[in-house]
Amino acid sequence: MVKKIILDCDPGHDDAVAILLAIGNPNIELLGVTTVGGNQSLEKVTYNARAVLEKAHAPNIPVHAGCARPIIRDPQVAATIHGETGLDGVELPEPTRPLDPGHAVNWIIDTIMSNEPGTITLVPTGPLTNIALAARLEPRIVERVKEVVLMGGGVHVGNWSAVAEFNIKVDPDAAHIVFNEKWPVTMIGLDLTHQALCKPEKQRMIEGIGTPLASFVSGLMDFFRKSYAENQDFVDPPVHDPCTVAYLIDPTVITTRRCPVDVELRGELTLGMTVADLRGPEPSAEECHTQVAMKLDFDKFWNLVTDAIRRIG
Ligand SMILES: [Ca+2]
Repeated sequence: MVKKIILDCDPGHDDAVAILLAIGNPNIELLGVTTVGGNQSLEKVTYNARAVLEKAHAPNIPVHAGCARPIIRDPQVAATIHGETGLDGVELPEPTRPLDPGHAVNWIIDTIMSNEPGTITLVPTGPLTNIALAARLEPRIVERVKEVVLMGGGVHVGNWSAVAEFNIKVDPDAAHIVFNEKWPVTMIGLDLTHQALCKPEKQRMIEGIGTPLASFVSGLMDFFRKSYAENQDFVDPPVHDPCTVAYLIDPTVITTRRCPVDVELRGELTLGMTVADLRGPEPSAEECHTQVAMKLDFDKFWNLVTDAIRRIG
């Protein structure tokens, strides 16, 4: 069963790998890429998305630019992690396809409303600004979307504050909207993505493919390794965003726990924290529309990523 997805992202080293995994796996149909200001400015991440698609021989995939800044709060970028371009460490090809006309939020709505209900999965791997505004502008998308599988948040763990993860911290108001709409939400947070480390043996496995694309990914990982070592005290960098796509390709890659999740908007120390209620017995899907990712099958994940890069050629 091929899954149709919209990837809403802010590339970003790990967003780039998510794009490649979506293109290179036959069980995923990437309908389009939408972009949002996050890791870098909207202009930079939109260029990066187009350049990554070019590098992956996929200029047929449309790219629509979305919101340049959060709904309410001041913009923040993650230049310490992703560099000045948002994809520092590699040379990007010039995109041949012009940027597609139309705002990402309108394109997301039109795409969901013109496809059969229950067929489209939203995969946000940046701040949730576009997704929240789409749900507000056209509330009927909420029941038409199959599910939302997002990278963001964490259960009692943060990276942009003690308890908040970057994507949620940048636009907590948007995240609050997305978690509170009644579509099925899978939160792939830091608990999970900190297990998706690019260990040297996995990077060598990718390099072993021997294509220019494989070297490109390895170059991304070299920069990511350095910035995570310098800024977050990691030996190997956590490659967050492709965990979402991996879960959609093969749900056995990730073990989930169903529980209520809400986003803190007023905490003096906890703004943007995803508060997961793990008390009591695990609720059913009927009782609770949110679940969180807990455990990654490390080898299976990296095999999917490597196979996708090999398949793209
Ligand atoms: Ca991202």
